[in-house]
Amino acid sequence: MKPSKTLLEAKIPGPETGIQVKQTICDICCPSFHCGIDAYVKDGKVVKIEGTAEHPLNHGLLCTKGLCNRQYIYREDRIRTPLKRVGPRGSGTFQPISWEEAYQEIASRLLEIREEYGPESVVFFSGYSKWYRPWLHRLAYQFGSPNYATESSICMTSTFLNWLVTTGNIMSSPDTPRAGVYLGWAYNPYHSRYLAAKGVEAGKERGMKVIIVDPRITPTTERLADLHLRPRPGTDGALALGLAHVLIREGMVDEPYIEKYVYGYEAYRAYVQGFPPEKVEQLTGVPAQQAEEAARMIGENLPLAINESAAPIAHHRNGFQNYRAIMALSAITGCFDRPGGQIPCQFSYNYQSAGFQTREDQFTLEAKPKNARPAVGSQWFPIWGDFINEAQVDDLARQIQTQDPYPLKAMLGFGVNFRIAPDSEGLKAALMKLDFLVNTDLFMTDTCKFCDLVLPACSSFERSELKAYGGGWLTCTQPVIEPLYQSRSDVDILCDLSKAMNLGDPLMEAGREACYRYMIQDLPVTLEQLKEAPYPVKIPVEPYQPGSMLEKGLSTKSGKFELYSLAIAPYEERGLDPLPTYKEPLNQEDPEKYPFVLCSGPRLTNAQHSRLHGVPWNRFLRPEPMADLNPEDAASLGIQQEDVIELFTKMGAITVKANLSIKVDKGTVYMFHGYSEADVNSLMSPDHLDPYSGFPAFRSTRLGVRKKV
Ligand SMILES: Nc1nc2c(c(=O)[nH]1)N[C@H]1C(S)=C(S)[C@@H](COP(=O)(O)OP(=O)(O)OC[C@H]3O[C@@H](n4cnc5c(=O)[nH]c(N)nc54)[C@H](O)[C@@H]3O)O[C@H]1N2
Ligand SMILES: Nc1nc2c(c(=O)[nH]1)N[C@H]1C(S)=C(S)[C@@H](COP(=O)(O)OP(=O)(O)OC[C@H]3O[C@@H](n4cnc5c(=O)[nH]c(N)nc54)[C@H](O)[C@@H]3O)O[C@H]1N2
Ligand SMILES: [Mo]
Repeated sequence: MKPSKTLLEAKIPGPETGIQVKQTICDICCPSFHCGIDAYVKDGKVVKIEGTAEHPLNHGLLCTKGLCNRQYIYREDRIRTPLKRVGPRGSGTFQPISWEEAYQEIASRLLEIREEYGPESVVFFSGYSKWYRPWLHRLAYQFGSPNYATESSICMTSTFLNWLVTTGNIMSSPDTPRAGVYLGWAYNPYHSRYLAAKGVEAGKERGMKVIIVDPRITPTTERLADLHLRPRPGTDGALALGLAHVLIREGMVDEPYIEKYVYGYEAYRAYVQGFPPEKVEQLTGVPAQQAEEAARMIGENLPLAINESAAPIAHHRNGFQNYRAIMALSAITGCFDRPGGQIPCQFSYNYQSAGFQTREDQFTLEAKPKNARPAVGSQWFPIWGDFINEAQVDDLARQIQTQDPYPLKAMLGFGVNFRIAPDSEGLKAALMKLDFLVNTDLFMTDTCKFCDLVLPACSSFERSELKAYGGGWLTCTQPVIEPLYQSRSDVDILCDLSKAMNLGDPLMEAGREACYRYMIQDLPVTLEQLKEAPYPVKIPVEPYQPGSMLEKGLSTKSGKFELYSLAIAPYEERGLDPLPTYKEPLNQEDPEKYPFVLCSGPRLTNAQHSRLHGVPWNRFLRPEPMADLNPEDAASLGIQQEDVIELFTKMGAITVKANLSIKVDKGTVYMFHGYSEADVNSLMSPDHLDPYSGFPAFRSTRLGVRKKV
């Protein structure tokens, strides 16, 4: 039957048009928000997408990023076949090879390197994507290397580290529906995770008070805040200690709770005596009277729920302690593990806290090598080393260059982008020194261009993926189109590599579905049921009872919430402090030459790290890399809207356009990351790191600005 032109143009599904609607997910942003997508498919091509109305997370909605999925998956620079470098490294000249050749080459090179330098000399490195990580982690361990490294060592792991050190459990989240006051610390979900704003909007409707701590004016501060505190970036710890000072002075703390469940309160209380609001005003720029008001608003409206954002709080050289100072507010007000406060959570699968238990941890940890040398970074950042089963990416370049404490020789990469780290050019130079470099990506990125072998990965539309969502949901997606060109699923690639290297891992060799089955074996659902269901399936879960963890005793050394950390105490001689003490984020060198604070990374609705800068619909909302600065600062430098300017630090300079905004605080310059032509991370020093976690100072680096002539 010949379809009518109108039906086709309107993309109406049905036998007349041959258009079928199939379900998949968007995997452009964080794994908590991989929205359901209805893909309209004709002749093996996605011709239209919509949000899936029946999906329990997005209920039919899609954001500026999700709506551009067709342009994303059909980007011109998709890698089509496995590629082998033929010209000099970095020349970007490759020849296509078969998958078999690629696997053989990788297997033989990595095994040779293992033989000569030991298994630790190979780094198994993942960029932002999470979905294949259990397989990469297991492969690294089966190979014998502790050097499984991920983007999370500059992102979410800061959160895990803080909660592990202080409470012995990986994470806690705000119990917004039952909170009396919500402290949104560095919180702007309208730009970074808009679905997460719903809970706070609903809370506000029922009278919950909202305090937002953000140096900038944002949609969140404008729509949701009863009180907006604007500290200078990276001074959050001083502000949190100041709030504690007032709460203690006013008798607004929960003494019986502290007595029973909190360790180190006396030492902490003595320390916060040094943070009266007047001093906090000098340190942070927040008027003393506003800090008083915030503390009272908290004390009078308990319980207190807090959102502590990973990146903006952690991306400072004092970020770890700032984060702990904020968490302390939950303990002293008696709100940790209490209804309406911070509820401890456990991961179900791939960073999601869905309430049920998969065997993801066993899947990786059962393969952990016993006598391997320590993972990269763990000797310099001992708190990291003690708590996290990963290499710290921020120490990779140093170890490659110095070979201290042992040489690194190869990288097997998945979605690796060298611009992820501070001193990105330094990381690139170090990676280029390795003997063997492999990267796997959808697109021919700047990182792929200097690798020895490049493997084509497929998108979420082209693969099957196991995926959990908060609220007890689990799904196993099915491909809605064939993989484009010769691309393959990352998980299939990892299983194939395990086989090619003959690592003796029957589970990985049995392939993706055998691994899924292993991980979901304790759940009351079969893989077949998950595969058949077009939408996520609800797994029955027992809701967590607040207080259970407190009653059982926390998994810290003291069994309590540690304001004074017994895990940090052994490192006092190395200058680490068991109390959440405050240090200035900026270094004091050359304030005349570099008078501004560079705060890079606050999210743009249309950008997702590096991955959407090449997608026209996203790019056109901010066509050129821009730095946001306050009009008064701009005027003092003779800069006008859209002038071409240079941002410079000791590390170098980048050229961008000026975007003047009164929403930006004076003295701070904001710039998004991931641009090839203006890589803000090339301006960051590799030594300006947090000594506890190894985190970079993306949000507080000294900066100079000049108009380009
Ligand atoms: N559109 C989009 N969404 C994203 C991403 C993306 O690239 N694009 N990335 C995802 C990822 S990986 C992450 S980690 C999350 C991050 O998610 P968020 O933490 O929500 O994101 P940001 O926008 O970086 O920071 C939130 C707010 O913190 C403020 N801020 C910056 N520095 C400081 C500071 O020192 N102190 C305080 N108190 N506030 C500060 C900023 O002005 C901003 O308004 O976003 C995720 N969502
Ligand atoms: N200055 C500054 N820098 C920052 C930040 C900041 O706030 N400021 N934020 C940091 C944070 S929080 C994060 S999370 C990082 C993220 O930083 P990156 O890891 O650089 O994130 P992306 O650019 O999103 O993705 C990296 C690569 O993964 C590829 N990719 C996408 N999907 C897949 C897939 O399914 N398989 C494979 N193999 N590859 C895929 C993409 O094409 C891309 O090339 O950036 C960090 N860098
Ligand atoms: Mo992140």
